[in-house]
Amino acid sequence: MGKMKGALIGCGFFAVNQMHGWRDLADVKIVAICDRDPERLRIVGDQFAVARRHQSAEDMFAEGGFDFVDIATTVGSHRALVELAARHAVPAICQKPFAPTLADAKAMVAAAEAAGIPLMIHENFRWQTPILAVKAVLDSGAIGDPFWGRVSFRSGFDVFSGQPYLAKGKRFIIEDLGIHSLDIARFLFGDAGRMTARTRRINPDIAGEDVATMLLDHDNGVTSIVDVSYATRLPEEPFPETFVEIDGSAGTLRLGKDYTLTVHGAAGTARSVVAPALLPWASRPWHNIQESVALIQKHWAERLAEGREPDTSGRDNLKTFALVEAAYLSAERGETVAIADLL
Ligand code: NAD
Ligand code: 89Y
Repeated sequence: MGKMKGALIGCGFFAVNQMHGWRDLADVKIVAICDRDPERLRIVGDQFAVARRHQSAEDMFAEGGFDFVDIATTVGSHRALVELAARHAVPAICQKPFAPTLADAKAMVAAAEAAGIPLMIHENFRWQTPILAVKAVLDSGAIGDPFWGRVSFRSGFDVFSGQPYLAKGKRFIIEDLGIHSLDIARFLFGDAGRMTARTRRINPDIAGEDVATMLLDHDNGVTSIVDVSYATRLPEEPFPETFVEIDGSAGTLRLGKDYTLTVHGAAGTARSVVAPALLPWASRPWHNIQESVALIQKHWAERLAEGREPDTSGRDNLKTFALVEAAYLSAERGETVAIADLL
């Protein structure tokens, strides 16, 4: 069988990681790229030796010749591009955040289902090596049944220089980063039925919130805290590490700084380091995220070849995105929000 052919739309800051991830997969070849900005098209096309370059996604789809499309643009264009892929019956990956609103996200899932195409949201944080290690401990039963958890991302890293649009949106940290932390909470503790959230803006130079504290009631009885901040100045900057604390009926688990994992249970206390690989094209401190990009893309290629739904399909990710919407609603109203009312 020949290689699976892909096309990528949006050749910006993050797409370079995605292009590296695709290049590492022996069974996949990116045959066409698209960006409205001719300079970004030139830079990425030259770096990855892609000859077919388009400034219009419509033109790229009209010419066809690819088995899937990887949409790496910012959120405002996601719905139109997923619907374009659906019209051409081309399986699609769409970067997070899914869409500007939950209504848009639902429409995108409906369009993909009507067209019979797989849709995966590029929700890569659950694919980070340390998060996979936490999940493996939970699944092993080493700490018994979890009853409480915390997923925490607190940093003072300057994300605005690489991604200037993050400073301009009315929504910032929950939509951009908390979305990953909420997805990790779902991955570890299952779906959540209720959300209570509080937000703050500490940095006066940005438009959105840069601190959020969220309390989730999971359907299986776990209570979790998901807390995120880009206004936290620590003696050692942890970006982009997610810390996890879990208390279970038979022990505890702590994922802390420098990817240290401590599991305490009936068998005693085990300490290990669950650091991500530093891939040849990756650079610190981003390597944790970069490795997870490679892993989720491998997952997509495997599932597409097998004809099976990817773990972070559009349908699945509606439940993560509903938590984002619920957090904003809860913070605005000062009330607890029932997720079922949104889905
Ligand atoms: P960016 O602005 O640097 O790049 C986006 C590119 O898309 C630009 O070059 C722009 O010209 C192009 N573009 C926009 N609309 C287009 C359209 N309709 N047709 C063709 N080209 C179009 O943005 P970025 O920082 O690379 O972020 C892209 C997405 O990746 C965002 O949704 C962001 O949240 C996400 N992201 C994800 C992660 C992760 O870990 N999953 C990390 C960083 C960014
Ligand atoms: O855009 C964000 C993401 O998805 O991961 C980290 C980030 O780049 C900045 O918050």
